[in-house]
Amino acid sequence: MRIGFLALSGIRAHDPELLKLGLTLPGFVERSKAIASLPSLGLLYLAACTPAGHTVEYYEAESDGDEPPEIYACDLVAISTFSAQVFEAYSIADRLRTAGVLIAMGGLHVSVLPEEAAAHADYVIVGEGEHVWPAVVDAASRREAPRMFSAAEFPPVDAAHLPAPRYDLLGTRPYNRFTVQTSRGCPWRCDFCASNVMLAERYRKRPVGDVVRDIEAIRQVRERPFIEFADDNTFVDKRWGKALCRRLAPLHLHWFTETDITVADDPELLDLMREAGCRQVLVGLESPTASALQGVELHADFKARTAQTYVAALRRIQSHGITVNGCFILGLDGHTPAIFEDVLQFARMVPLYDVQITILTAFPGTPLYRRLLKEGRILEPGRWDLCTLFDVNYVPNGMSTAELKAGIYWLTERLYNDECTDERRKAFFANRRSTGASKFDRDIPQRLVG
Ligand code: B12
Ligand code: SF4
Repeated sequence: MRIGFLALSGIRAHDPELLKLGLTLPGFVERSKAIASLPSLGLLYLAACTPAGHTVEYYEAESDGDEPPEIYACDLVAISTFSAQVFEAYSIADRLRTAGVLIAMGGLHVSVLPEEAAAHADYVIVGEGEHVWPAVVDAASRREAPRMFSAAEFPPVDAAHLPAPRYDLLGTRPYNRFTVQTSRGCPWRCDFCASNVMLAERYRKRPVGDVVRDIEAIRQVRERPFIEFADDNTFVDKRWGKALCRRLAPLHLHWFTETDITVADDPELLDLMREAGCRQVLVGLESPTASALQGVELHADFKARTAQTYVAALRRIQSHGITVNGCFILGLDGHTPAIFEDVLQFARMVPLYDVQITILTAFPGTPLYRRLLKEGRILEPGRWDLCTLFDVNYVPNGMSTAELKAGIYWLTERLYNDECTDERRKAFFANRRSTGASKFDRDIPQRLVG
């Protein structure tokens, strides 16, 4: 069979005001460009798990309506889904099926809502794909009737035995970054988190030698790649993290990853990360105020407990020459309209090199979604296209929807303009190698520092 792997990459957002602002603000445009084109690692893994004897090809469809015409020559097309683009994915699948192409759909969204996807696909797959995929290919090659597959019916995916993703299929497409996984899952359970609750029941680390092997596979197609680790929380295990960094250092790479705030507890690890080429860590802070974080992480109230340490911890990370992209979720139940000013002040006080602000989003399958639905607070149930992190689709608790939107516009303009971005970045360089108080400490409300 000729098998196509179709990714719907790029970022999604609908709010016209925010889109207009985003296009004019340098800090915003910069990060959007960096992530605008990342290949689908999930599909590259599936390609690597395809039984011999089939032709495999990788395709990208940027938005609804422009799936590449060549894909119609495939016998089977595998589509990976996120909620924000799932309606685009369904439309493409419908068109391909009308043309006689078999469709297999998997990924985060359909793993939660397989019945919904069954109306648009021949084969719907729930969960991690590596072990299921050969059975799907087998069913398709015999043109078996539509059915569902669940990863739970197959042996669990062992992170110590993952094949190298088929980066070679990416050809010469102009990707900004390449993704590699060093681990799957996260030990925490934030009620809003869409990546964790669905697929990876446990936190699993990969052998560092396999990570290096995957990076070498990327280097076969790009001489000097920038690597983005597509992990949920890389440096949970500090000892393993140090071993990873020691193996990465001789490769002379530049990389980015997502990790929790505890990375700051280990200065030796921070040194090793810097030496291994870490340029930025993205840390989900969610809120500068501890009170709004209470109850957000369901296992041990991790976010609320660590919030007191944020300022010192972020400075410590940055003092090792690693920039932090601090992420805030706006519209948590404990947030009032004061949150917008608080985030601005906090970002300047640390100072954070990069900041990401998103709107609280109830992704299907999350505890947050179930709670808001029960409370009648989801504005348009089933509008998955609004699950972009930049659109409001729920009734906030401590402010009105209009206040939330207005606050986001206000904060976006202030955080991402040239002046504020320069100020934060200049201060980062000035503060490097110093954990002392920055000039921004003056006049900061006490609630922001503990
Ligand atoms: C890298 C990344 C991106 C890249 C994606 C590039 C791409 N083409 O895939 C970019 C930067 C483009 C991106 C964009 C967005 N992202 Co993003 N992103 C991630 C991140 C950090 C890693 C994804 C990854 O590579 N995982 C590793 C691979 C191996 O896992 P996987 O994709 O789940 O695939 C496995 C299984 O799902 C399954 N599978 C997947 N597809 C298929 C298909 C078939 C046929 C089968 C059998 C199996 C199967 O098998 C795979 C191997 O086990 C995740 C966080 C996370 N941990 O998932 C967020 C995440 C996926 N993103 C998210 C969001 C919200 C977005 C945006 C909406 C943000 C925005 N406003 O634009 C956009 C939407 C993009 C779109 N086109 O719809 C959410 C999605 C939640 C949801 N339910 O949809 C996540 C979970 C982050 C979060 N915690 O909120 N993102
Ligand atoms: S710490 Fe991050 S990855 Fe882990 S559960 Fe919370 S939001 Fe998800």
